[in-house]
Amino acid sequence: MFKLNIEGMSCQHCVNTVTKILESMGNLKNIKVSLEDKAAYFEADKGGDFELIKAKVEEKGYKVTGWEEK
Ligand SMILES: [Cu+2]
Repeated sequence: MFKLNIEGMSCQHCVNTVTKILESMGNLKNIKVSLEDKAAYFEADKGGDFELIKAKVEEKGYKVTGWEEK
């Protein structure tokens, strides 16, 4: 399970936007985006492509401030 820290999400719309980006990656499972935690959780089989995820999320105006494996 990975946790991606994301700054700038302020409402359910933001949660949906980030969720769709993660779903579009195609190789992430059990995606959960939490407004409260300012984070996205997911499982990645072969390790996610974090640089690509970061780029796609930041393209939408949010800031990825880090990630950790749990
Ligand atoms: Cu929003």
